[in-house]
Amino acid sequence: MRAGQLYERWSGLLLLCSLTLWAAPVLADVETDNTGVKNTGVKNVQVTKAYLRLPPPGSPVAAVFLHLRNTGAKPHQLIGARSKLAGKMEVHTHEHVDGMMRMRPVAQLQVPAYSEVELKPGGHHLMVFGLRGELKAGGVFPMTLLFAGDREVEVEAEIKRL
Ligand SMILES: [Cu+2]
Repeated sequence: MRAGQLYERWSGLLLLCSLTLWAAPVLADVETDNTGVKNTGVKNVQVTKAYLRLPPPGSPVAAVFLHLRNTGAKPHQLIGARSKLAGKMEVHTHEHVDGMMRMRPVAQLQVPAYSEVELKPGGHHLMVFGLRGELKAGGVFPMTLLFAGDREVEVEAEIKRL
C-alpha cells in the first residue's frame, strides 16, 4: 500500500471521528420524534408516544400519557408540566384505596439511569385541568415538561380519541 493511500484512509477515519464527536452532544441535547419533541434542557431524556386522551365535549379535565427514556447515567425527576391550553397540570399516579382506584398528585416521578418509564392509563399520567381552546382528535396539545434542576422539555402531544 502506498503512503498516500494510507494517509487517505486515516484522514477519512479522522474526519468520521470528528463528525461523530461534533454530532453527539447535539443529539443528546435535542431529541425529536413524530410527536414534535424539542428537548433543550434535559440531556439523555427522550420523550416519545405523547398523547392527550380527548375528554368528552365540555370537560375541562384530561390526561396525557407518554414514554420517558433516560439513556444517561444520571437519574432525572419529572416534577410537573404546563401548557398554554391548560390552567394547571399535575403529575398523577393511580393507587388502590379500600378496593377503589384513586388518583393522587405526586411531587416527582423518578426516571432512573438507563431506564424507561411509561405514563399510561391506570398508572402515572399528567393530569390537565382548566382546558382552554377547542381540542380536536388528530390535533396537537403543546406542553412543556418540567424536570428537577430547572430543566424543560417541549412536547407536542397528539390528541387522540380513544
Ligand atoms: Cu389524574
